Amino acid sequence: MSGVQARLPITESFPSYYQHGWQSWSVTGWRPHGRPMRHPVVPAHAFQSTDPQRLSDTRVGGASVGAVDVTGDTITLLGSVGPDGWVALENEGMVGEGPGPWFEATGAEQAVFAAYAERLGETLGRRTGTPGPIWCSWYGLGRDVDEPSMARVLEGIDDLPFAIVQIDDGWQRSNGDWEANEDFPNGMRAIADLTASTGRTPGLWLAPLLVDSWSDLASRHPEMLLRDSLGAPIVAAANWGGPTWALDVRRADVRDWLGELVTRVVDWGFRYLKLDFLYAGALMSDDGREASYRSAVQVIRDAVGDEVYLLACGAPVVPSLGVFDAIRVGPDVAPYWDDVNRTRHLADRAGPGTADAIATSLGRLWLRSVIDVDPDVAFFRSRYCLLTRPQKQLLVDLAHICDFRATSDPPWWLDREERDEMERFLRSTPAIERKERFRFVIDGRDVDFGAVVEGRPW
Ligand code: 9PG
Repeated sequence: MSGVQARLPITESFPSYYQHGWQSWSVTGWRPHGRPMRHPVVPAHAFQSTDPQRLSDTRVGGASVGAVDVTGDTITLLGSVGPDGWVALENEGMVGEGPGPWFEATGAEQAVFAAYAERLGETLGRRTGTPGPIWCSWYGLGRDVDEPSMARVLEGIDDLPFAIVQIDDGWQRSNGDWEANEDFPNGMRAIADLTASTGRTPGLWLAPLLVDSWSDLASRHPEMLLRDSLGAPIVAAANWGGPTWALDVRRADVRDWLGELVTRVVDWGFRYLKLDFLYAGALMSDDGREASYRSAVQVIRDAVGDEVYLLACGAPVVPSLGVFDAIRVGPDVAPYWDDVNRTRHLADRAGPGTADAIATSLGRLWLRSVIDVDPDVAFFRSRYCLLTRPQKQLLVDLAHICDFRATSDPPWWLDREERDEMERFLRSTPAIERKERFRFVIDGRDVDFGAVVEGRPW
C-alpha cells in the first residue's frame, strides 16, 4: 500500500480507538487506548484476522477507517473513500495510508459514521433492501448437509415464513470443483427445483476464489493459482483438512472462469448466493489488490445481473460496497459463547463464537445505509446448543437491529416452544431505536449489549 496520504493530529487525550477489521470476520470495535496491537499466532488464521500486509505492523490500526473518541459522544473519524486504505494510530494522531480520497469529521458518533457511509455510498455505490428470512444449513447440518436432509428441512419448515433456503458448504466435490458431490446424487438443479417448488428462493454457498490443493482445478489449471514471489501457491485457508489455495483474480482466464461458474449456478436455479472466503482475492502483495478484488467481484455481479442476491462473506469490507447486496459483518456465531483458547490465548477473535460475532457486528452497524448487514444466524434450539436463553435473545435482538433474520436450526431439533419462538422471530419487524453506542429500545424493551462488548479481550 502506498505511503501516508492523510494525517489527522489528535491533541486531546482519548479513551478508545475504533479499529475496523480487514474482512468480515476480523475484529472490529472500540478498543481501549494504550493496549498493544495483537495478531494471531496461528499462521493459517492470519488472513481471517487482518490484512496479511499488516501482520508485521505493530501500530494499532485498521482497514479503511479509524476513529478516536474524544469527549463524551464526540468522535473524530478518518476514513478512505476509495477501496484501498489503512488507518493507523501514531503518537501525533491518526495516519491514513493509501490513495484516498480521505474523509475527516468530528462530531456526534452516529452522525459522523453516517456521513462517512454517505460518502462511501456516493463513491462506491449502494445496494440495500432486505432478503427476507433465511434458512441456512451451516450451523445445524454443517458438512453433513445432503439431499435427503434438505428435503426434510423443506418439509419441516412448511408453515414457516422463510423466503430463502440456502445450502452451505458441503455440497461441492471440492473447492474449485463446483459440481454436486455424492451427497446430492440428483445434482444441484434438482434440489434448487425442489426448493423453488415450495415457494422459497434457492440459495447456495460457494467459495469461488478458493482452490483446494487436491482439486481437479488445481491440477488442470496450475497457471490460474495465486503465487508468492518464489512461485509457490499461496495458502489462503486450511479449513478443509489440507492446504487450500487462491485464484489469481488479476488473470483474464480466471475472470472468465468466475463468470462461467456463477452463470452455471444461476442456471441451476439459485438466486441467492453466499460467496465466502472472498479475502482470497486480495492476497497479492501489490498496491492494487483491493482494486483487483473489486473488479473480480464486479465480473461476478455482471454475470449474474441485478436480480440475484449476492451476500459477501469473509470479504474485505469497503472494497465490497456497491457490488454486493449484503455482507457478513462479523465472525461466525456458534452454539457456544466464546472459544477462550482461540480468542484470548491465541489472540484470534476472528473464529466462531457468539460473543465476538455480536461485538464485531455491532461495530459495523453504520454500514447499513449502503449495504445489508448480515450478523449471522440466531439459535432457537436447546439441542446441541450451549447458549443460555439471554445469550440467544441477544442474537435475536441483533438480527432485528440489522433487519436480517436467519437461522440454521433443523426443524426436527426444536420442541414446540422453540419452534413457536422461531416463528415469532421470523414474523416480527419490531421498531428499533438506538439510544447509545450499545443501548437500544426494541419495541419498547431496553436492550443493552454493553456488558458483552466491554468484556471482550483486545
Ligand atoms: C463454511 C463456513 C460457513 C460460515 C462462514 C465460514 O476461522 N475459522 O475457523 C473459520 C471457521 C468457519 C468459517 C470461517 C472461519 O466459516 O463464515 O458461515 O459458510 O465458512 O465452511
